[in-house]
This record gives sequence, structure tokens and C-alpha cells, in this order.
Amino acid sequence: MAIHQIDPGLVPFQILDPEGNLVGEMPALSPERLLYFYRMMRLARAFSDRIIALQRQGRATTFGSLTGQEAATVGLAAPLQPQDWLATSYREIASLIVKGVPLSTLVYSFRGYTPPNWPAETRCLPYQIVIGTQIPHAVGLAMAAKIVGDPVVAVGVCGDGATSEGDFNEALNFAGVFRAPVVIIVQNNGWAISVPRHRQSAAPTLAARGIGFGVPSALVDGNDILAVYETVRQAVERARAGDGPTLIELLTYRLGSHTTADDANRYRDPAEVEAWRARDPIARLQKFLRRRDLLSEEQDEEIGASVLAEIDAAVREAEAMPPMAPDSFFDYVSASLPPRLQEQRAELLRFVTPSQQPGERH
Ligand SMILES: Cc1ncc(C[n+]2csc(CCOP(=O)(O)OP(=O)(O)O)c2C)c(N)n1
Ligand SMILES: [Mg+2]
Repeated sequence: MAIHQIDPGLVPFQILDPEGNLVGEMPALSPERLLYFYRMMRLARAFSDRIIALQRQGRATTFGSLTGQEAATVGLAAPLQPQDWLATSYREIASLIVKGVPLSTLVYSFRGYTPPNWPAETRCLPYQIVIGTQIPHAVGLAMAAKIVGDPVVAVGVCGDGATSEGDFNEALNFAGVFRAPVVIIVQNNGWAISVPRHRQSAAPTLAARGIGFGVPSALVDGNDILAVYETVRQAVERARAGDGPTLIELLTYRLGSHTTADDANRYRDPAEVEAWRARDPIARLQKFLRRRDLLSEEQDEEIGASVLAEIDAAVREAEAMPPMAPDSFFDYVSASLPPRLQEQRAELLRFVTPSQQPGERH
């Protein structure tokens, strides 16, 4: 079992090798479920490409590429039940899609607005940009469930850079001491903007950080969706059974730039990127499915066309939604605005041109 080892070791857990060969025990997944995973990975990549294109056209705000991390992000959300919580950063948009957040809501958010119709019933927190803060949120949600006796698990996901934040370490310590029903997942994509993984921590692996907190951990090939799915499934089961938290490091790679405001060519060796391109997570599952006759060329093309059509419809819907008033974010700060924030709101409105005023207030 991947997650019960005390020493997470240096060899990542793998079920599919980069050529799509089965090198571990096949999890119990139907052909339909495997095809669903594949479609969601294709959707995630196409969605990321589309938002980046919209940003270049001035139709979307800054966006962080998801490319290369599709196995990690689809695989980590797939084992969750509807009642489970998911607290993520901006790099796990595919996880939110799998858990049920509509594409149009996400597109609207990348127009720069807080979606008024954020689907609370999906139990996904709005994605977090402040690095690492979602991990204490996940532990808090897990503790709340534990206190009231709900069989609910919370999953918190962050990047390699976030592991250096106090929030990450405090949350892991609290989870260990109080045996919170939480799974803390680190998407180690090699980089935190321009800071490489080896400048982030001297620990041999980020999974190894769990030992110091008494939290069992696992190191997983994050480009292998079957290994990601199976490890998270086991960790969620442990948490739900009352056996406490797990830390999981998913080894993956950010093939694109950090965001649309970054140019990774300025600090990354192209040879490193090429080496990781050869471990493309989508190609890996595609080869596996093709070899098993679970995906014909025709079906593959159909999937490509259908994800594009789905994204087109979501963009149309999101672009038809009215913009929000520039000061509407004050509505989400606290139940009632203290005088200082009331003053700040009034000051902001002095700088807003009348044409920006009649936006929707939700
Ligand atoms: C508290 C905080 N400090 C700094 C930043 C600026 N910042 C945005 S992304 C980022 C790097 C995060 O790297 P990592 O955790 O590895 O996540 P990745 O972007 O690679 O998914 C930083 C420092 C921030 N958003 N929040
Ligand atoms: Mg990173």
C-alpha cells in the first residue's frame, strides 16, 4: 500500500509507466470511468489553452497554465464523495471541474469577477491565490466534520512553494495532533514561479516533511493518473475511517509558464522542459487505453471536438453575464462593513468613472 509506509522513500509510487505500460496493480475502475478520466484531462488542457488565448485578447485576467498537471488534478478529485470538501489553489482548476464547478462559473472568475453563483453545494472553496492559506482551511473543515461526527473528509491542495509557508506547517502540525480527517496534497510541479524545487527545502522529498509531524505520507508519480487516484482514494478512506491525516506529494511538472504574466524561458533550461514533455500525463493514459482497445482513433477525435464545444458554450455563457460593480468585493469581506472599510469603499468609488458604476451588485 502506498500510503502506510513510514519512510516515503525516494521512488515515487507508479501504476502506469511513461509508455502507458501497467507496472503496478490495476485499481478497480470500469472502462467508462477510465474514459471519463481521459476526457477530463483533455478538457483541462483545452480549458487552460482557451483562457490563455482569451487573456491574450484582453478577455481574461492573469491565468496560471494547467498544462502537464492534468493527471494530478483530475486524479486527486476523482475519489472524493459529494459531501467531501476541496480547498485548492489556482493550479487545481481541473479538480474543481471534476467536483462539479461549472466551466462558465470558472470562465466568469477569469474575467476578474467573484462569481455570485459559486456552487456551494459542490463543497469546493473558491480557489485560493494567497499561497498556502487553503491548507488551514481544509484542516478546519475536517475538524468541524469530526467534531459534529459527519463522515466527511477535507482535501487541501497546494504547490511545492507553499510548503515553505507557515500556514502549511501549522496546518500539518494541527492535523497530526488532532487526527483531522484531512488529506493534504502537494502538487510538486518543480517550480514556484522562478524558484526551483531544490531551493525550496533541503528535505529529500516534500512527502518526507510528514514524518516530522507524525503524519503518514506518500510520494507518487503525479503524471500517472492511476497512481494518483489510487493513493488519494486510500488516503480518503483512511481519513473517513477515523485513522487521521495523510500527506501526499504528487511529482509532476509545470510545462507552461507560471502565469500569463511570466516567461519561463528566462529562467528554465529548455532541456528540462523537453524531458518532462516526454512524460506527458495525457499521452500516458492515451497509450494505455489505445493498447487495451478502450479508445479508438475516432473516439479520441470525438472527445477532442466535444471538449472544445463545451468550452465554447461556457465562454459564451460567461461573456453574456453582466460585469460586477467595481466595489462589489467589499460585499464579501464581512457580514457588515466596519467604518474603515466603508471609507475605503467610498474612496474607491471616487475613482470609478460613471460608466463603470451601473454594474451588477450581487
Ligand atoms: C502569501 C503569498 N506570497 C506570495 C505570493 C506570490 N506568488 C504567487 S504564486 C507563487 C509561487 C507559488 O509556487 P507553488 O506553491 O509551487 O505553486 P505553483 O504556482 O507552482 O502551482 C508566489 C510566490 C502569493 N500569491 N501569496
Ligand atoms: Mg510549484
